[in-house]
Amino acid sequence: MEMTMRWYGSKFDTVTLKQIRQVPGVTGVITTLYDTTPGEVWAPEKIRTLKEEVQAAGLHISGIESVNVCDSIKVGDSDRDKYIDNYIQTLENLGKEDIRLVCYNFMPVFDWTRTELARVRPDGSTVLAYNQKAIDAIDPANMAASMEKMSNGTILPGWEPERMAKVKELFAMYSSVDGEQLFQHLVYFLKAIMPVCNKYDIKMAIHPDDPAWSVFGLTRIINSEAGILRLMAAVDDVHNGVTFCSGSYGTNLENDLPHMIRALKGRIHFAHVRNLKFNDISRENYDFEESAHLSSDGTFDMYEMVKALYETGFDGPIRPDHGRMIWDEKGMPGYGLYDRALGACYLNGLWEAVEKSHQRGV
Ligand code: CS2
Ligand code: MN
Repeated sequence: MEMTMRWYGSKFDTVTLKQIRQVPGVTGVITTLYDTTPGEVWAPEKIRTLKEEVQAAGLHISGIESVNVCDSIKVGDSDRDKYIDNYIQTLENLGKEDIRLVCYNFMPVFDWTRTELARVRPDGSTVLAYNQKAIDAIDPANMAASMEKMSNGTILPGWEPERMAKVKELFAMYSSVDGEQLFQHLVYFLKAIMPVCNKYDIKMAIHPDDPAWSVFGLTRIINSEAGILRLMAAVDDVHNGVTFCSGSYGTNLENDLPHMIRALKGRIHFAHVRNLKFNDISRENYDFEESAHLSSDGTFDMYEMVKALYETGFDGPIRPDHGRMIWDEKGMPGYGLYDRALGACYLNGLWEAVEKSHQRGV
């Protein structure tokens, strides 16, 4: 396991590489070319510059989150092959720079969805939260605007204004795509990119749907153990792997997280580990918030999750996922420095305890 933190690049992030370098145990960053649009080829010089900047700070690039997949590929449009070729070229350019982990998702229209980006908790920290009644009251056409209002002036990952400007068009594009078709489009895409992944040993790691069900009537397919195992079997190549995101799979309490980790042994290449606190689990008012990483602050048993990762031989990058906003920090919701640093330390502590217990046979 390698402890990492996500970093959006010096133009976009409120957190610096120097700060990340000082979090104990963090040796790498998960980053991206944040100003590229899905479908575009990543220029070799831009990748090189990013890599050098990270290395100059005493860190390295542990993986990319994300190389986003454009909508033509997801809906299976007639021009998808052209965009798949572009994706392959991007992978080629990353492979040449020795970057061997790529996280992506296959969610229609919206990436992660929350109804609040700064819910105040009893300790005064603020967190991202989801409430079903609030979702039901939102017109999806206004969703992007409402997210933007809550973004502290930052550009939220997956909510790029250029894409969101076409949200009605996007809904129309997906209206005739059902779950089975979406799955087949994903398989088509993966089969096409496997040769370049094999050439450079690039591990693709699909991020689950967040939340783990269909929102606004849009189909979602990567949200359960059965769904992800089906994908693993459909393209049975180690380079077709998984980003295990506890905060996304875990939104659906039917997902048994440690069990899923064990079922996916060998195919988890990247882990996002965070906790959630459920306040209401009735269908009409389903409500959860992103608590601190600590098990007792939320609903998940973080120890069991880390133990399952350790025992299945997980050796990829792990990162604390969204953190709370604490100590008056201002930044991108979910991506401040302080609480993610606390999360990294906590996860490192759990890992060390699990590892030493195993080594000492206790
Ligand atoms: C992330 C996702 O911030 C987040 O919630 O976990 O946006 C994730 O980066 C993408 O879905 C991966 O493609
Ligand atoms: Mn995640």
